[in-house]
Amino acid sequence: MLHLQNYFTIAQQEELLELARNIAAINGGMTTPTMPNGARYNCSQTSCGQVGWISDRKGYRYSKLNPESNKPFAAMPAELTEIARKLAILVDEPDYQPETCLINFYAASTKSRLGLHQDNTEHNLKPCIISISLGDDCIFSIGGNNRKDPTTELILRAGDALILHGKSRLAFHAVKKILPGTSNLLKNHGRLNLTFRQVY
Ligand code: MD3
Ligand code: FE
Repeated sequence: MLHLQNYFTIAQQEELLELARNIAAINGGMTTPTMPNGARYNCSQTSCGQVGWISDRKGYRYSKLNPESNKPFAAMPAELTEIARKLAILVDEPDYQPETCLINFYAASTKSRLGLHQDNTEHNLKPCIISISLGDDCIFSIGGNNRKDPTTELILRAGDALILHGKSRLAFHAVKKILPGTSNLLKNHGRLNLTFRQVY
């Protein structure tokens, strides 16, 4: 895992926020998905790129169509592709193809979180996953390749980039809590996370 603290300047964070807002607008807004067990997520999501990550009663998967609109997801902006490729080079992945970017929004609430899970929906589990944090800080927890492995906590702050590569690619991880009001990037606070994935 490579944690690059303060990788993006405030100006770049504002630009990333603008790109994310645009994507959400093209997609017709963000949605709060349902998990296969019927529970709702405690964050809202949308995607851009050739496919998007979706979750519903039928399971977790990548889809070419946004189930909210039955239309393709917004295209990946060239700026985002470039950022992801540049970051992947840092972990020796010069052929990285950021095919999708999942945008997660966590409202400034004690309820916002993401339970312990492994990212294993991708068809190719080798390429790295790149995460960019914007807005409020969060307490992030990361463990090993088994659910029961011990976890360590770290704070992800606005402007941080986190690259999960090699052994950490299949690590269990969670967003334990949002620290409301730790950033003023968003008017009503909250946290926005952009996660790039090469799916195929
Ligand atoms: C560690 N999102 O969407 S990003 C997810 O902040 C997800 O929204 C979190 O976990 C968020 O699946 C965490 C950081 C992250 C992403 C992928 C990982 C950490 C990871 C894959 C393996 C290990
Ligand atoms: Fe994840």
